[in-house]
Amino acid sequence: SNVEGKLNENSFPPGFLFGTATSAHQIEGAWNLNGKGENLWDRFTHTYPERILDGSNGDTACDSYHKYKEDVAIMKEMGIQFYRFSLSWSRILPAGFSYKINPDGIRYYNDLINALLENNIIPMITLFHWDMPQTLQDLGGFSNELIVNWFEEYVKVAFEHFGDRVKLWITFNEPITICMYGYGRDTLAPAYNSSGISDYLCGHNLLKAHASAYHLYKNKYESKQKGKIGITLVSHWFESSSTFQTDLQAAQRKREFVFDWFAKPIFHPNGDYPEIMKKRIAFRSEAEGFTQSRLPQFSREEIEYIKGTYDYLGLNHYTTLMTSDAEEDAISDPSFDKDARVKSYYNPEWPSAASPWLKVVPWGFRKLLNYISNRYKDVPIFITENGFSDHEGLNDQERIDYYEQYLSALLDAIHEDGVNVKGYAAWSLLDNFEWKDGYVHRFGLVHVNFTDPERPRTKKASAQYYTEILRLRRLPKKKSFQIDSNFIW
Ligand code: GBH
Repeated sequence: SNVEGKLNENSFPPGFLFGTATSAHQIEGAWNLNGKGENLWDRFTHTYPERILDGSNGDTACDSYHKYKEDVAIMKEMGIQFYRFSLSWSRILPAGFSYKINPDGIRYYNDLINALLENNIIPMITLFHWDMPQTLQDLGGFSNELIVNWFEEYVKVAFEHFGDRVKLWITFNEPITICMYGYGRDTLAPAYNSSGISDYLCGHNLLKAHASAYHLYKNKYESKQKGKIGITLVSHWFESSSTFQTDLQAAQRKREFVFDWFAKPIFHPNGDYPEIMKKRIAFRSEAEGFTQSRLPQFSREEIEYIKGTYDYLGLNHYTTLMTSDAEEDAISDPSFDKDARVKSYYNPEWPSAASPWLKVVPWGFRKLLNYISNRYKDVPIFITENGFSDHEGLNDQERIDYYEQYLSALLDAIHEDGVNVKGYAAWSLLDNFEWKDGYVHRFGLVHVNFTDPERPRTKKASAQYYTEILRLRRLPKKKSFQIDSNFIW
């Protein structure tokens, strides 16, 4: 009836899952303990501490390697239904290759998975969240096409050892971030800084590696293990600054260069890269004197091999940018930005998180969800990250405001627009090693004291708020929301 419909509008649908997310390098620590091999972030932070905002690294991080039981207990208290975490490739395969498996790596993840299941928390595993074994990075990482084999051999070990209990898999976290910030720019390790070349090469090999992992799972494991496998893409929403055709096209071009670069080859029935990327990059490459486009080409077989390789789409989303059309740049050095030819900026009125790139624009979330759902025909979506950074503190009212507004936009997308969203993970369970921002910008629902060797955890106000959402399965009315009076700030 209508009445029921109305009541349900404020509620998350039955079966909708709530979780939290982390990644191995950002929380585990124990960087060289019990057989773990070095990864590229160990190497990068140890070699260039000056490139990290506070000169820190992930050597100890939240020490979740030792404290995972406490993490699980906190999630249990909060009523968390699923936990998205990642495997450290070099903890499992210290040499990167699968000829040598580190028993302690298998033991650690078995213990974590079992602890989660004993507490009725569903494990969701990200196979790769940026921490490439250094041995493989030395061979070029994603710029070497052999990454397809290396990745397949690694994920086979993961499916073999954990797939009896793990039913939700994600191959890669944020291909565009890996390729654009790590290979195209110098913001993230390995900082190759070769925009317009290395980024596209990275993306090309990564897409093939994703597809090979998917096919391996489908061909060898799915019938017995009965899990689901997808990939996590990230996108801001790009909003046109005007209704001029040139600006509308620029906004759309930016969406295609950022989101559809990885989405179309996998999620679109025709597969392959977006036409506009192929056209723009070929055009500029030729003018620059390249004999072939800097965007590598997929063969017919490869297009077929990659398309449709998903059970669901993982989506990370944080913020929105305004965009407008840009002039064609003079032909000089290759660059992703010149290929896309779009200006972008933040509306100065939008509230900001501590991270300068993160502005609070909840309506952008709803628009992005609609964009994806329209383009990729109701693909099942898991929100695998969404969250807000501040500086250290426990009374995090701004984070509560962020979650309230973004979850309300999500409810509108589900109920009013019919977007097929299956679940939502808050980034992050814990304050953690925020890559080049070290421990300065905090994303946790739970505070971690990084000056104390014990790394004590304390729930923030937002953890209480999230717990209340999960209990009610709707957004609590702000005025009725009281923080636990025993809670120490
Ligand atoms: C996520 O990426 C990551 O998956 C997660 O590990 C991370 O902790 C979380 O964000 C919070 O940052 O500094 O101007 O060069 C989100 C996408 C892409 C956003 C890289 C920040 C760097 C912008 N990120 N981007 S800048």
